Amino acid sequence: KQYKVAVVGATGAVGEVMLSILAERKFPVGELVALASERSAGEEVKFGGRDVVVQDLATFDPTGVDIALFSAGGSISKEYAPKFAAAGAVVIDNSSAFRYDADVPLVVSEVNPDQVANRPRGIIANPNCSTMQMLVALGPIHRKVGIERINVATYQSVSGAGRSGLEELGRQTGALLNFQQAEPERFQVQIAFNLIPHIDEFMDNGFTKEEMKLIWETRKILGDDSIQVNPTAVRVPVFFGHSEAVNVETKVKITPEEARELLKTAPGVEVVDERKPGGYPTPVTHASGKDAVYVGRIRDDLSHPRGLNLWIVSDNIRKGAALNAVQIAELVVAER
Ligand code: A2P
Ligand code: 11C
Repeated sequence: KQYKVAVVGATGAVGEVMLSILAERKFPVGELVALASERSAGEEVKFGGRDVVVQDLATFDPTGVDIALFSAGGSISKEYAPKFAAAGAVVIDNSSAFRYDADVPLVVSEVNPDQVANRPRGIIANPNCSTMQMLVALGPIHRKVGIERINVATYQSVSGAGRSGLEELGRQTGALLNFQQAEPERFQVQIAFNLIPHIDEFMDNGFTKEEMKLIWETRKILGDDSIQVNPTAVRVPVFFGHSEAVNVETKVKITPEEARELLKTAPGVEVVDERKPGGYPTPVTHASGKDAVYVGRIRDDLSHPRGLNLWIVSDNIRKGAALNAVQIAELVVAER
């Protein structure tokens, strides 16, 4: 069977990669509909070597769409995803609009693929990029020895903020190298040659929403509300690829050697862990443009008898967003 597939936000940083991954993985697309705002209606986007004309989401009739991949922000998802679902489409939503609703599954394809079937509203949520890559690596460890607590500091690239984030890092870097001012627009303060410990809005408890997503989503995806997560999320001047320094406390001790062996065969994971210069993953040398979640620097926690340290790097636009959404779509079509 061939499917009518809609990509909402097709001109965005994630939407563009959704289109290329659908083509790359030979998803059975009969008809591809590219949707965005009226600003880009009439423009063309690439899909598998063809040009597809972008249509205006606001005036598009979703009747007949089988699968809709949404990545145009939370407010667009809130308004339009239920309309697509009511018209019969399975919606795979990359925003945070529905992630915490009990009747919407939140799925990492390697970790809880069985949850895809649990979708009374016809909507499946795609996790936030920082949770996604962390759980591709930690899911197998949790299954094997049980995780009690996760301490994580993230190093998140500007592409997480969309096309305007990429443009801002480029523009500011160019300006500063030419001894000009770098005014912040998309980010709160200068991002070029800087770090910003602030992603998404502040919550009443002093955490940012990006940090709270790591807590809420980890518990929902692993199906265990007892897991403690202590996150700090930081934006860094990297174009593609989020990195995470992760410390886990497990119920049963797992040695670095055991963790390395376990992760070597874990789906979606590549272990890069040699104790020499360059023997670890970085966004530029390993992750950018690639599908895997790379894990390195696996070592004991000298301060805790059941602690383990890992360094986890992945392309936030691919596994962190577009790739997992397409993998969910693959699980949906495999049901039929
Ligand atoms: P557009 O290019 O027409 O603004 P990014 O995350 O890279 O900034 O991309 C956001 C995506 O969401 C773009 O494809 C953008 O389309 C789309 N989008 C933003 N606002 C709307 C809207 N009101 N209706 C439909 N799509 C929207
Ligand atoms: C970032 N993680 O890096 C964000 C982007 O909840 O889907 C994705 C936000 C989300 O800025």
